[in-house]
Amino acid sequence: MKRIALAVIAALVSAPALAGVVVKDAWIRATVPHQKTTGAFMQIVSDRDARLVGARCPLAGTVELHEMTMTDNMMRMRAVDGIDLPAGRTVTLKPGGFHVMLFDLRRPIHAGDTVPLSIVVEMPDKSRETIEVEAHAVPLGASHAHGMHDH
Ligand SMILES: [Cu+2]
Repeated sequence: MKRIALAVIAALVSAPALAGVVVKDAWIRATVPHQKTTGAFMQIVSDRDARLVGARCPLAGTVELHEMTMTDNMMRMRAVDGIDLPAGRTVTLKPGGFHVMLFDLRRPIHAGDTVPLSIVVEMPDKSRETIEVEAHAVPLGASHAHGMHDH
């Protein structure tokens, strides 16, 4: 019990901007030469009903929130203006589903890199909080990210 309490305190100290939204297992796909786009993925849990409304990355010219869906046996990707974060429920951004899409990359992303991302979350009172995330770069084609677990 004591160890769990200490872990919770450590998590709060490392995320001082907003204790109410926790992001974990953030990862991004490494790129191959000349590739200018990639996707980033993570798990997000908010203690209140909130909404992910945007993301930023200093390495990308443009960042969008995307949803991937299977329509008529074809994977389609579309931009969405937000992703709901129901209170207490872990929302997983993952390949084949919601993701953060980065365009116009200013440099290649190599496996093992740590890429800074900011995600913007809108609270029930319409205030917006920005959460800094460090995404670990995983090689293209890797079936899953280190630290990501299917339950
Ligand atoms: Cu996309």
